[in-house]
Amino acid sequence: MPAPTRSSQLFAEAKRYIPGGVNSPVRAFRGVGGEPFFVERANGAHLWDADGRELIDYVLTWGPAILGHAPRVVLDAIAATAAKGVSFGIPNPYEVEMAKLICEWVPSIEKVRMVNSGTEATMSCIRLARGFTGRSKIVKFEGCYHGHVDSLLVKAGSGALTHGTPDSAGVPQELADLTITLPYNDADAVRAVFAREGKEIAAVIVESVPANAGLYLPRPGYIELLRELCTQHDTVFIFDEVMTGFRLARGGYQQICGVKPDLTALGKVIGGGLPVGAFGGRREIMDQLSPDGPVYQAGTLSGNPLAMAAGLAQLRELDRVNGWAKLEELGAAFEDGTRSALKRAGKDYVFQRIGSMFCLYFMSGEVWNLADAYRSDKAAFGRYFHACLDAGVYFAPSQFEAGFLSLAHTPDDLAKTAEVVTRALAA
Ligand code: KE4
Repeated sequence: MPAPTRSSQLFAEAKRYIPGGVNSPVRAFRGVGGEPFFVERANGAHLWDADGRELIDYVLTWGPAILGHAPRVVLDAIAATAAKGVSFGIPNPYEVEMAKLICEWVPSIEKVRMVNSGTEATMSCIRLARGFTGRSKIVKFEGCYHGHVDSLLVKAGSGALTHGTPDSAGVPQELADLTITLPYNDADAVRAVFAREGKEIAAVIVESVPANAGLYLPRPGYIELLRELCTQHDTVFIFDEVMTGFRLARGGYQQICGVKPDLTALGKVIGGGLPVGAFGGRREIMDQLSPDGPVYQAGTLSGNPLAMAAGLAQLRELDRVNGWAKLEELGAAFEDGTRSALKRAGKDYVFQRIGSMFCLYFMSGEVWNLADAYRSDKAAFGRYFHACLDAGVYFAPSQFEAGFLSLAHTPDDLAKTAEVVTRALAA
């Protein structure tokens, strides 16, 4: 019996005090088997676990570490700001700077409010859309995950999918009945729902690029169709850019696809690793929020100077170095490495990528929606995940998650990863 590792000791202790031993389910490795490692420290594209093992990190705390971990500009901003106090509960100059930056970078956002997570951002969008339209029904799509919002934990993706609970317990049927869930990329299905009950639908919410069932892309014209149907029926079109915002482009995926949503949810990258979310959009909708309007929404730590300073430092650095062009180069190089590894291993698995986000499905064919993604061989993915981890490469511990690149990933990291992937695929 090998000596227990520090991580296994920590996990045993964690399970005594924390449900499942984790503060977020996907970290428990249930999607791949085994136990999670504990991270002691992180820097750049690398993690060091509690037993001193060094890993190349393609999870990047699920997206926020876009400059890599512990970037100097963010650490300096945190230190300088913390010295003056971390939260005041009264307006501070940083939140004005952050709001101005978001409104400048994301044209569809005329006004924005800061929150503390992606979940808070999407939850607030839903309530605001219902308050603005006076309607109750919402439309979401199978496999899309928008955080643990009651109304959106219906056929959800990410950890809910990994743990087989796409419809969470604890959500009253009366509430779930107000959520219409459709297959993604199915134009006829969404046209039919709007023909039947369009005037009762408060909002359509969609992940700009669905990346919580792996990663699949909108079919040409699909996002435009959602926009058109929402416009025709006075339905609020909500773009969940928590994962893609400030990652795929300065103005998010909406800058790439050219579709203007009515509301946008943001998170992850925006906080530089600190807890930050945001939601914003058309002025006439946002002005329905308290204290100006009747839709209540609030948060003790929303816009706190420490998180704002960290997020501003990260976003400004990303802009200063035109990080998005570099991330596309890195993504293309990573794709080349993966595709040549697949070729060497004689595997025709489906690799999908947009910018610095990617997913390798253990299946052949095409993946355009959840039903396609479900065909993946999850057991084979689990073996691959552990083979890579044992060789020092950490991918997301679930087939139903996307991987990420940062500006800190070097050509050496990518070369080593390609070797590890080749061996893991061949095993
Ligand atoms: P948070 O509440 O976890 O900050 O954001 C929720 C959320 C909303 N929208 C999208 C598109 C998201 O991807 C997320 C959260 N993403 C997952 C990873 N797929 C977070 C990881 C976790 O749950 O631990």
